[in-house]
Amino acid sequence: MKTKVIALAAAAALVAPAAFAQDDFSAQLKARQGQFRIMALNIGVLGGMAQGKIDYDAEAAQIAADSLVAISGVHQGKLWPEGTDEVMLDGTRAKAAIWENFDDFASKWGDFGEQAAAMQAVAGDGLDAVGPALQQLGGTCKACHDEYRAPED
Ligand code: ASC
Repeated sequence: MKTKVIALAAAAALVAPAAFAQDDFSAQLKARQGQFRIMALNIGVLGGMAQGKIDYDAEAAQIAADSLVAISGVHQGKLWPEGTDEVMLDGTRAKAAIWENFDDFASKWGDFGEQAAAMQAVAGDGLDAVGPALQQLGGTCKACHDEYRAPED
């Protein structure tokens, strides 16, 4: 009996720090915000070219599009644990509505992936191809932000 109690206490001591580390969710926030920054940097390259602020360069456009496709392939499950919305936590603009409509949220992430792939297919084909693809791609960013991202403070 006594050994069982000691074993249980030892097991609790082992899991407690892990549970505590997870509860602050800072790793998840950093990971998902980092992914959006990578997306913004790469969309910025394509947007800069479309707006004539950067000279069009087929190779650079392709690299940006490839990177967006790579991000779209990161499985999102780990990044959005329940309890990581803007009501529960400081430092995030993720609305609680995400978890009330998680299927829709996931489907919007899928839409981004589809449009990133469409961009990847044409990024090297010149500005006339990049412009319309960017409209579609930006629309998928906006659709999610409109519904699921709280305004800046
Ligand atoms: C970006 C960025 C966004 C989206 C959005 C598209 O580069 O930072 O939030 O594109 O502006 O509508």
